[in-house]
Amino acid sequence: MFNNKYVEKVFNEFKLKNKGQNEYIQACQEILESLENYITNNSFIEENALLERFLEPERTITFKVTWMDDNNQIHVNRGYRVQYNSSIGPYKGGLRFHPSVNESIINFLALEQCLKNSLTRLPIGGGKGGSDFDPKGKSDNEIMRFCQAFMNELYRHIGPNTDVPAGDIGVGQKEIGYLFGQYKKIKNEFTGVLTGKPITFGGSLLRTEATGYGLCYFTDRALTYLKDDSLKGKTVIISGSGNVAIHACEKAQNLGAKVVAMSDSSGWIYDPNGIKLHYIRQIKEDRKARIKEYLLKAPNARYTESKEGNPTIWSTPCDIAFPCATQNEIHLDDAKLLVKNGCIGVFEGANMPTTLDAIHYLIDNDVIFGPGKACNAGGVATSALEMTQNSMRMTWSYQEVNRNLKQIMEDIFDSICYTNNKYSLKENDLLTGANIVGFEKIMYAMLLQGI
Ligand code: NDP
Ligand code: 2IT
Repeated sequence: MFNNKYVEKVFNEFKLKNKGQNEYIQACQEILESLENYITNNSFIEENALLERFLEPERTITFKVTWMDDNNQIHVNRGYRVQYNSSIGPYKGGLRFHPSVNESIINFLALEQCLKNSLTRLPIGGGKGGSDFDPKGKSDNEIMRFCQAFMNELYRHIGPNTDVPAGDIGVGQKEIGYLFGQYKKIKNEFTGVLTGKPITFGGSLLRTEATGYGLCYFTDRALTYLKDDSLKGKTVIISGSGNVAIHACEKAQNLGAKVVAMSDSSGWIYDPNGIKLHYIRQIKEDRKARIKEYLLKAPNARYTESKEGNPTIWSTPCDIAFPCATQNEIHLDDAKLLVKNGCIGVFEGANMPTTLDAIHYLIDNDVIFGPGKACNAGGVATSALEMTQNSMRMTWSYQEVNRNLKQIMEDIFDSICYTNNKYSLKENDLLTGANIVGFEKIMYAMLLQGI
């Protein structure tokens, strides 16, 4: 698979050590493919075993979470926190509550988080955590009890200078509020130990919107630089209808794009007149219902259920695709449809939503490919801004945070472009540049700190 013997050896050992962890192995392969030439030209990486040192988490914690539902039934879930790399700052990354969560999912997310956080140039290391708890259909009290039980174990491993969790799938402001409340009770400390908090007690303005907005800022910069164009007038499709998708839709529409499709895990809607976001918010945020209900408000729209044999959302003709739901949602066949229908850019709001063969296909067919670790870094970057405000015991205005967020996203794009030029890489391949920029900083930090 690799021409470089060292990279080949590291990857084989990685696969052996992490047998069966398909998502984790996929993320590792994607990174190593990008870094291979860079590693060949920098022999000190092998001499100092920097790849092996990077590809092993510093600490992996799993724990039991026991909680009681509203009918007094006891449930046991598994909690995770992978503290992957702290060479450039305290571990930082979200918590995911979803039934599909397992070691492989958390490991891949933690590994990606390290490179993403490095790309922001802010002082944050990488980590990720979560649980196989399913928040769907749970009452508020059940969610609170679960969060409290989760924190009863997690608190001993985190801290504002050690590890600062935040949200991800299934974890938003509400859950962060419960987690924070429990941490404060146990430790008798009011610190910025979690980000994404409600605004009334230390949350940063714009954190909720940051990932989706940042995705649009990055995309607009890429279109300007690579195509002398912008999001204005573009037809956009967005998978998901959660935090990232909704705010990507909002900003894309503000920037003059027409969003024509969105989805949830049950299916997707197509509205030729443009998605009415306030209906989506009512359905998904207020009522936690299914996106299919959009049809009740917009009879011209069309709904397609997600099932084998049905067309996917990626069959919708578009200029720009924003996958914003979950991992591995764009497969090779989807990539082929996107190219056939004239898509010019895929920018990932989710983490690893595109499979490796689909990424290769898109890049080979001159589609701009923006990897999640670059495009969705606005969320964690704003988390880092929240940490700064908390340590200063200050709050910044919406405008101030927005200015910072926009600048950070543009700087990420520019640093990737600079690297692509420096190593004569394809300019639409933002993945290789992102992996080199992200890895370089962590690698030097590890080297300078000794073994
Ligand atoms: P939310 O929980 O708010 O929303 C998730 C959305 O994705 C929902 O529409 C959900 O549908 C859909 N979804 C979840 N799992 C699946 C699945 N297995 N198949 C199909 N659809 C699915 O999460 P976020 O919006 O916060 O996160 C979305 C993505 O963005 C994730 O990959 C996350 O890691 C990434 N991300 C999030 C950041 C943040 O700040 N929140 C920052 C950077 C990246 P349904 O309602 O049916 O469950
Ligand atoms: O994937 C991610 O970057 C997140 N879920 C956000 C992490 C954070 O610490 O804000």
